[in-house]
Amino acid sequence: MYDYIDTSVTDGVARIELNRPNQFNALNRVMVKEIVSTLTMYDRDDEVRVLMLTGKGRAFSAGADIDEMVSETPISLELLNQFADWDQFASLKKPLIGAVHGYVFGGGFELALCCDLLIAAEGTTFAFPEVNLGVMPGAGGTQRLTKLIGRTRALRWLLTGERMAVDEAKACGIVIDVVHPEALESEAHKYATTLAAKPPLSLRMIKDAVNYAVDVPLREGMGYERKNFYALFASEDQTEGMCAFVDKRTPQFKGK
Ligand code: CO8
Repeated sequence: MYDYIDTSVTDGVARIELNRPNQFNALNRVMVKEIVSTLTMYDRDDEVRVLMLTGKGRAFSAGADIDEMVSETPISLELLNQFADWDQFASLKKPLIGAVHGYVFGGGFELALCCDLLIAAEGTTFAFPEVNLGVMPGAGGTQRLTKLIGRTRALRWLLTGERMAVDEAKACGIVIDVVHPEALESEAHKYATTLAAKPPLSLRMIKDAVNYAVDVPLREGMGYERKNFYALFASEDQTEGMCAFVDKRTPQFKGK
């Protein structure tokens, strides 16, 4: 059905696997469109509560497809408007878990930074090698990395193009957990199913408020958080969650 990805849904978790292993899952434009359109579709699917992104073969992704970019010009890039696809990652409402391994380079690193939580296999390396190609990151790398790890550390990796080991990525807060490569899939799925059992509207409002916090002053963010907090009191899951606590039973959340 798709040329460059595989998809499946299990236990409320939609899994999208990059499937271009012979090119280390280098991201061509069709592939990015496939990733974005399936994530958007699952984001609106009531059967799906959590999204998961992973890569087939020896790498999560070695970045944007260089062969596709080599002859571009400013005008061709402007007319392509490929970042309109990338911008849609920021509109996803459900939690997106990335399970990464091998190389997470360039656009692949930018794709990983679009995930809400990243779990990495031992031996994973991260890099922004664009500087060695005479360009720079263009899909959010300078912005998201800086907001996540701070200006000086971001500049270190972006200016040098050096490879960051997974332990460093964990120390910087880029990944939440490092696991044995053979356990990557199961550990990521475990995280995802844990979240899938939570009330979906709470997850949605929490992600929304945290994303807001990245861009606004504290006072404004506090007001925004409060509105989301109040809104959840209109949900059936708020009644269910609190009554279940009082009744000492396990809540059954419906996402309403
Ligand atoms: N683009 C296209 N093809 C690639 C890419 C890539 N990024 N990475 C690997 N490949 C291909 C190779 O060309 C090769 O193909 P073939 O077998 O047909 O010759 C195959 O994958 C295997 O690669 P290697 O032979 O190089 O394998 P090695 O094990 O020697 O090395 C590496 C693996 C280290 C991953 C190496 O391939 C490499 O350094 N790749 C390029 C990494 C890189 O520079 N990434 C940044 C790309 S630029 C970018 O991401 C900009 C993002 C801008 C925003 C997004 C816009 C869409």
